[in-house]
Amino acid sequence: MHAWPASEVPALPGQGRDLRIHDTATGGLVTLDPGPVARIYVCGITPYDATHLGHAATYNAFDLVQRVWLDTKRQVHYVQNVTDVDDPLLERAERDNVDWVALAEKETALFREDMTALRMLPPRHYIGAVEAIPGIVPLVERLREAGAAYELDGDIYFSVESDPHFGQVSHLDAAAMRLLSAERGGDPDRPGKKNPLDPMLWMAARPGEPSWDGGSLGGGRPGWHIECVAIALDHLGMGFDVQGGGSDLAFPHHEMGASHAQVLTGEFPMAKAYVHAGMVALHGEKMSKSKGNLVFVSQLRRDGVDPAAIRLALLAHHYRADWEYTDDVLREAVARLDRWRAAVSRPDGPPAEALVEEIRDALANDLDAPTALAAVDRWAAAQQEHGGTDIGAPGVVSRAVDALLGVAL
Ligand code: 5CA
Ligand code: ZN
Repeated sequence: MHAWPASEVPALPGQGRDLRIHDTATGGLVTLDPGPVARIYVCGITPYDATHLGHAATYNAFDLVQRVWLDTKRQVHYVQNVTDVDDPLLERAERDNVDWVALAEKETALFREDMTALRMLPPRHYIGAVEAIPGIVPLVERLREAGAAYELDGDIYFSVESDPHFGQVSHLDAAAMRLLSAERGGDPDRPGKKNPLDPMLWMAARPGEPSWDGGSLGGGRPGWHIECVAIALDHLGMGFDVQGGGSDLAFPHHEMGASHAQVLTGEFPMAKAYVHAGMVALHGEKMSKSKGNLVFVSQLRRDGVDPAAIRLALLAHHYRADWEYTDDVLREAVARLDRWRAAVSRPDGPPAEALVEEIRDALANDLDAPTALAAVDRWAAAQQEHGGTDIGAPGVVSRAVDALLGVAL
């Protein structure tokens, strides 16, 4: 699939910082030391509805990861998927009496527009699950040959017990895993499974549902976790730097994906850090397509909200925090954008070098965007109160806010 256009990232004076970030697997901060090309996989949308602010907040977090790396003059190899065939997508298409392919294409196109408007850096490889199927089939065959997969009424399951490291992403106990598995696409109560947690690798064709030729697996479609693993291994290989997504993906999705990859390659770990963003809520509950309590990026844009203000609303919250969206959050972001734009609209101002370092320090410290915003606020307030004589300082601030925070002033 094609991704979306990249906005330019200005180069800044001085030195970038190495990123320290929270890793779910170790439960603490790790300092990443990527080579000259940092490798990141971020789970993409299931395109059956428009991008909401929760999605945008999660993609914002991983956009910051890349901006910190780019500031160290590294290249970034970024891969993202689209889950363009899955139960919820098929169910929505059926409910609305539309073709599931057309629905997925329409919502993916809208997602691209939203990401472009928000100045999110595009992935180098943007890959749909459907286009990945030819690469998924041999992986499932290999897992079966290795004794890590078994058949149940034509469906093929992964045996979690085949990975000695299973459980080391989320560190949940069996009861918690079972609950989350049932909530998030698993089928722990299906009779005949070796372990209730075992996830499906390949689902045999169901009447009325799309299916693909699976070679020795028979006709069917892939399970969710193996899709992301096939795409990640194909484009990044093992031991990539960051596996990213919202905290609702830690289990089962990232746990199972890591196990698939580790059994397939015999290497550990799949990713050096498993990074999870907090959940954005509306009216006291996690924003979710299935509940319908959503604020869409595209609706805000249609209402005339500047995408830079939407971005500032996201940046005002630490990426790991769960937070509640309210109209006040947006009002404050709009006011901040106005103050910042006024402050950079003059040719001179207070010195900007220290501010650039403060933004860098804040982001390198587990993507602490709120602290970065507070630093820019202080500079803008100083500009407003007594101005300054540094010619070009506002331009430096403007470029730093663009390069490091993705906000065009
Ligand atoms: N297609 C799969 C991943 S392979 C999927 O989870 N799609 S999704 O459309 O449901 O979510 C896309 C991303 O947004 C995921 O990383 C998910 O964790 C994140 N996300 C979903 N809802 C929220 C929310 N309310 N707040 C923050 N992030 C969210
Ligand atoms: Zn995924």
